[in-house]
Amino acid sequence: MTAETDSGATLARQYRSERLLKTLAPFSKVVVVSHVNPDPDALASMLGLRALIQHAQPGKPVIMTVDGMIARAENRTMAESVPIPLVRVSEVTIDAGTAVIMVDTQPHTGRRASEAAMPQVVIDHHETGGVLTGVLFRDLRPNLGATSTMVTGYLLEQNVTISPRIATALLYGIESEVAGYPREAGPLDDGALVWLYPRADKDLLAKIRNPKLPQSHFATFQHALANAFLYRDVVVSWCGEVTQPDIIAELADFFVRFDQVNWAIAIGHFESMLKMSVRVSLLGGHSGEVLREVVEGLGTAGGHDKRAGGAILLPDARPETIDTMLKTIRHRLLTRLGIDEQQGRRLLEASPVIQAP
Ligand SMILES: [Mn+2]
Repeated sequence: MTAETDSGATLARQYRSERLLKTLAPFSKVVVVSHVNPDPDALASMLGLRALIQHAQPGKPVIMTVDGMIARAENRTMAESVPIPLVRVSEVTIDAGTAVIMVDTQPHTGRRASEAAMPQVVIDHHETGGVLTGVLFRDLRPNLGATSTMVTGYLLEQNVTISPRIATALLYGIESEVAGYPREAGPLDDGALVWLYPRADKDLLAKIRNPKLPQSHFATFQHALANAFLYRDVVVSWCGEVTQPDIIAELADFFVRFDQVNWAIAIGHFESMLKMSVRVSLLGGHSGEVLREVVEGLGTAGGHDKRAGGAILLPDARPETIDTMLKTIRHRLLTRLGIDEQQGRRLLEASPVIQAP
């Protein structure tokens, strides 16, 4: 056997985590970035990677960043209670000695506020492929339910002892992605959950799962319920102006549970964007693909089979502009699904208002 084939065989046998750590070895600092408004999967992946790097390359600074806001109450509670120390991505200096790791998204997929920091490492489970030029290490597994599952795998491979707080974060990172409805997970996700559960802090987990909610949360639900329309097996809901963008996804999750529908789209106005979430309760919905077609030429979208998200930058915030855009989205979605737009009706009749008791 020649030296070449021998080293080739060794390379093939290497754990992904070994190749990742080898890629990071020459760098003196690591910055971890993710998509805008990071979710628990992104947050937990950053935290797990930091534990991995601190274990294997002690003393190397690992900076975890936030782009946009930590919006959903569960996510805020997680970041504050674990805690997960985050630096605004715009405040981080990236020099030649800095390795950038991108988790839970890929470069140039429209899920980041800026593409300035080109990563050396990309770790993601989304189907939406990015621009990977110059990326030294990539671990892209769209068959997995969560990036946190991949990071948990690295920690297992490297025999890293993790704290109950990190186990809790990773567990919730996976759970929030796969245990909801609809479910998109595989045996590796289940295996990671089983490994993490006995290691997790259950009180902390309960606190993250059931956070207190602001008044605006209920107001947005009221608005979305009052402005939900049913077209065959599709709910189209207008959430109005929202105070945090993740509630749009929560509403799509909420509406797809209706026993008469297979599709739900929730659309809301946040800052200068129209943001939308789609949920499908059938396998083979290709919701990511469908939503990309719906917003084509207007904005960006991506997602999985049963879940997708998208955003359209509004030219202005006039009610007529928003109304026209909403009609376009609805028209394109219903046309794509072969539904007659004239067949719509309100999901609910106006509810009677009683005197304050
Ligand atoms: Mn994810």
